[in-house]
Amino acid sequence: MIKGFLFDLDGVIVDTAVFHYKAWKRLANELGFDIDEEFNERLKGISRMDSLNEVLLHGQIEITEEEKIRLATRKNEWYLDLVEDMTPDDVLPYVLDFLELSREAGIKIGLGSASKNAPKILDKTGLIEYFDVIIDGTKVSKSKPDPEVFLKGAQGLQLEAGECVVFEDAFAGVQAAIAAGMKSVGIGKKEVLYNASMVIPDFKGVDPEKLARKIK
Ligand code: B16
Ligand code: MG
Repeated sequence: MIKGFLFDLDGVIVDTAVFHYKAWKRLANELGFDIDEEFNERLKGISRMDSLNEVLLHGQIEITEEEKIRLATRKNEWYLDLVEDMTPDDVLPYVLDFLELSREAGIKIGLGSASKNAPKILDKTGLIEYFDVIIDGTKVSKSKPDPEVFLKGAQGLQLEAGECVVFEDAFAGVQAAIAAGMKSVGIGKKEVLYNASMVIPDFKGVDPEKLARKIK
């Protein structure tokens, strides 16, 4: 029986991918090259340092670990400038209804995100009170597709892995759910998230109780 929902943040609850993209693009431009939206797809769901390594590889730039930390910090400062202006209006459509209905149905709610900025974003968008547990990038040592983030989420909700459903927009995130022994709902396109238990374009009209029954 499904008793808990674990949500990814970026691409599921809010669309911060566009802020990450702007900040990485600015960094790439300062380093003398460019990245486009197609390249940016690769950065979705992976950690800040893994993203930086992808960006540097793309620009064929080799630097020391110390310099990498400096660049990642700079990118994060630019990213946070954009996050600072976030409001409840930045929550993706139908998400709030879905969270409310889930809570009313007695389903426990957790966050499983690679982002170290997740609590700040949930706070800015007024969603933090909905979450019974928040597992973010500061609480895990392994990135998705490793299951750590979702296993810790289930643990925080005091549920077994099989009692949780993961909501994810990234292929690697769905792989993490599978590795954790959890069912998953892909948010996006079936062609991309073909590994998910089911795929929906968004939360429009989705009934949490029905979904929990259906996905079993
Ligand atoms: P930060 P998610 C991920 O969030 C983003 O999709 C990814 O692009 C980003 O690099 C990662 O968080 C780390 O974010 O720099 O804020 O720690 O999709 O796992 O919610
Ligand atoms: Mg995501």
